[in-house]
Amino acid sequence: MEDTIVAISTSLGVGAISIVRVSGDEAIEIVNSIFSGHDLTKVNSHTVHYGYIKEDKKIIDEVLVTVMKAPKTFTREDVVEINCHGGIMTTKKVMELLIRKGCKVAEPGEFTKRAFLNGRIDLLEAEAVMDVIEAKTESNMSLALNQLTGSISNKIEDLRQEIVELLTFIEVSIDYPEYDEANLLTNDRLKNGVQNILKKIDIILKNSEDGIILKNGIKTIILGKPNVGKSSLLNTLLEEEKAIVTSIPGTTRDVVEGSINIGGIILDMMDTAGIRKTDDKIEEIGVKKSLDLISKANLILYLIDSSSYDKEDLELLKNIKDKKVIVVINKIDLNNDINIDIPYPIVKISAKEKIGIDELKDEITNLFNQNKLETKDLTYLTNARSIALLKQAKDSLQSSLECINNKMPTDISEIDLKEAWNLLGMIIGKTYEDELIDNLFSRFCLGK
Ligand SMILES: Nc1nc2c(ncn2[C@@H]2O[C@H](COP(=O)(O)OP(=O)(O)OP(=O)(O)O)[C@@H](O)[C@H]2O)c(=O)[nH]1
Ligand SMILES: [Mg+2]
Repeated sequence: MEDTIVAISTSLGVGAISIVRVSGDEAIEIVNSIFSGHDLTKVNSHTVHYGYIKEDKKIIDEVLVTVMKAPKTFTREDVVEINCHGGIMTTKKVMELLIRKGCKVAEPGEFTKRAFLNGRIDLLEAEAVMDVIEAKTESNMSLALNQLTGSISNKIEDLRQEIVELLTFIEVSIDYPEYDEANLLTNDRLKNGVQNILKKIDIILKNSEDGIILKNGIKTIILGKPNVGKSSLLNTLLEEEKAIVTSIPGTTRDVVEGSINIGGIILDMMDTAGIRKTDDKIEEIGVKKSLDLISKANLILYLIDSSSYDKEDLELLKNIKDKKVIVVINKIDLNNDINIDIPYPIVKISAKEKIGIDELKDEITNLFNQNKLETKDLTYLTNARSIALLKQAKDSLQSSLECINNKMPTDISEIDLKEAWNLLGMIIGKTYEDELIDNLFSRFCLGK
């Protein structure tokens, strides 16, 4: 029999109420032993009862107790929640009493872990529970809630089912090898099947990229030659004089960071040293840092000074590949209108006079399709663990496709297909290792 666990499920501190949650076979009996008001062992499931928590005859707290019987509970075990008055002392006292009566203190995430182990939710949904708790913006929240409803889990399950069908097909063709013609058919059908699955995986991976960005924030670097107004733009966006601004080229040496929330997405910005060849040792290190950051960025705001624009301004841009870039033409208050022919969106601003800043923000939200992301069928994964597994599954499928293309015996592609099936199972927790599960749930907060 599993232990009956207890934890304070609300954050510790002074509040109107705090909730002590108990889960396990003995939950009702144990709480009943310190509760006076009703006999909780005789009440209906999902009912709330008023009474007192008592230690011997002494009243500890006046409480409301919710009794929820298995299996229709979060953990699928009997669950009792005690709503105490929100003081630290009383809540702790109630918890101590329960421990004395036989409850074990829950580990972080243990309630959710039980929900997973008892089949109430799968691994993706469990991770979503954590994301919901940690969500900092509305779009974070809708991403997490979407994962919690299981739509992505169903997609992964469908893919596994498609692989099982292919595997069955292979088995049949191995059992009846005398039909040469059938063999040819098998190859074609297998090829189509695997290609189909690969296409669907690619869509999920592409969507996941955007999802991850929304969840973690857009890593944005402000790049350009010295003195074009990078630090001024950072300050204007942050509405704070964070970076030093002077008219001396080469002012910024180290990376200056700051975050803003535009329309629900977090922009993590880094202002960098202006890019130029220099003999100054410190500045040279700064320039190197700026260049190194390019590979890590999700978005590059490439600044050009309209009052001193020359061909050199675009040199660096030529080396940037596969990145989202917005070219920002600054200092338009000086009335030096310039037109540049490049395949990136262009926004004209004055960082100093705060002109065009809203247009720049709009362009950023457009680029990341935020509105589309929120309304379309959201089937993406939002954590590194599951994305890595999906990529591995893709590799296995690609390797099976190669075997099929090279007309190798079907039982060889069967090995890769089985591996892909297994990896997809690991995403939703159909197959798992205890160590992984322990590690994952230990990242949860206490009482969840
Ligand atoms: N007229 C005008 N001047 C600006 C504008 N933005 C920045 N400046 C000026 O341009 C100069 C350089 O600005 P910074 O923000 O320090 O430029 P930077 O790109 O960070 O420069 P480095 O750190 O040296 O690479 C300062 O004198 C700013 O006041 C603008 O929109 N209009
Ligand atoms: Mg600067």
